[in-house]
Amino acid sequence: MIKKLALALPLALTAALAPAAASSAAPAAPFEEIQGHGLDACPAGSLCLYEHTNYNGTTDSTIVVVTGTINDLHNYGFGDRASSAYFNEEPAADRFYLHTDTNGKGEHMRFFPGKKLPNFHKVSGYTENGEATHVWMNDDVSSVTIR
Ligand SMILES: [Ca+2]
Repeated sequence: MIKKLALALPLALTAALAPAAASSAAPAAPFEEIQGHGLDACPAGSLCLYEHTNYNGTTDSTIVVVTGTINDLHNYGFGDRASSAYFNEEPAADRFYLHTDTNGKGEHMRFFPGKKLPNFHKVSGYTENGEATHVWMNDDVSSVTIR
C-alpha cells in the first residue's frame, strides 16, 4: 500500500503542475505591432523597430512598438528581423538596449531618447562584456531590455 502511494504521488504532482506551465507559456506581448513607414509612424514616447532599413522606406511594413523588456523576439515572430529603429522620446527617459541574443545576451547597442538608426549594418555597439565595438545588428536583434 505504501509503495503504491509513493509511486502515485509524483504522478499527481506532475499532473498538478502541468496546467500552470502551459498558461505561463503565453505571456502578454510587451509591444504593439503596427503597419507603417517613416519616422512619423512611430508613436510619441516609443521605441520602434522597423522590419526594413530606412524606417521601412516608402512602403508600409511591420513596425514593432516596444513598451517593455522583450526576452525573446522569436516568441512573437519578430526575432532577427529588425533592420532600423527610432526612439521617439524626449531626453531623460528610459534607455533601451537591443541585443543580438535572447534574454539580454550577446552584442548590444544602446538606444537613447531621440536616437535614429536607419540601418543596422556595422553600427557602434558593445560586446557582451561592455567593450565598445562595431556590431552587425541587421536581422539579428533577438531581445530588448530597459535600464
Ligand atoms: Ca539574433
